[in-house]
Amino acid sequence: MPRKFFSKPDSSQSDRVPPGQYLAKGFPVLTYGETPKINTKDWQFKVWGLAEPKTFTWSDFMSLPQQDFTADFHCVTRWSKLDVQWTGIKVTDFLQEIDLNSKTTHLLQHCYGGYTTNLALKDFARAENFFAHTLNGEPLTAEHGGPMRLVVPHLYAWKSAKWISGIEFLDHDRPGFWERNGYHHRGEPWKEERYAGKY
Ligand SMILES: Nc1nc2c(c(=O)[nH]1)N[C@H]1C(S)=C(S)[C@@H](COP(=O)(O)O)O[C@H]1N2
Ligand SMILES: [Mo]
Repeated sequence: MPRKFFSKPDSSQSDRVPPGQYLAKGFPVLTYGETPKINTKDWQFKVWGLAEPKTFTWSDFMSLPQQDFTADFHCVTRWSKLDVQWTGIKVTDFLQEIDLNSKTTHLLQHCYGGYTTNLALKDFARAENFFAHTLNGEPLTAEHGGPMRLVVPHLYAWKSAKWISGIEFLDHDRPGFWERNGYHHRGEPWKEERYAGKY
């Protein structure tokens, strides 16, 4: 780890930094493949599968309650960033807007550009999760997932889909891009659920 970009957590922060992680000094960008460029005017978000199909526009999302969030961010490649400041929409508020079949247990996040990542419904429907469109008071840049991304602070950040375009609700677990490529299905940083092994 180059010391210029990463540091060992000091003792006041060590209870916030999961095992095997280092603090990043900036906010690194971690993207597989190209960075899609989407205008808010063209942005759409769809739900399907075990949800009543529905398409949201940008203004639909902007008319939901807007809140500020402070959240820690842990990438499986061993960098963490504490107290990232975001603005967006709580997942629990978004869930009020859709009609989910009671058989739903899992979901797959879909993104502009083709990235996918899975979540159990109970990992998605947590009070601290949110859709983010603003970072440090500025519109979320494309490299960090703008115009809209999901943020799931309690799991490794590959579960926080950038350029999110929709969610497919399922009655079983279906692996997404990294999960099909050897990463853990759940990815809990405090348990170091990095790679699949057995699950
Ligand atoms: N669509 C999409 N979302 C993604 C990724 C990606 O490559 N494509 N990378 C994931 C990974 S591995 C991490 S660590 C975070 C990085 O977010 P950042 O680039 O804003 O730091 O986004 C996650 N979401
Ligand atoms: Mo990551």
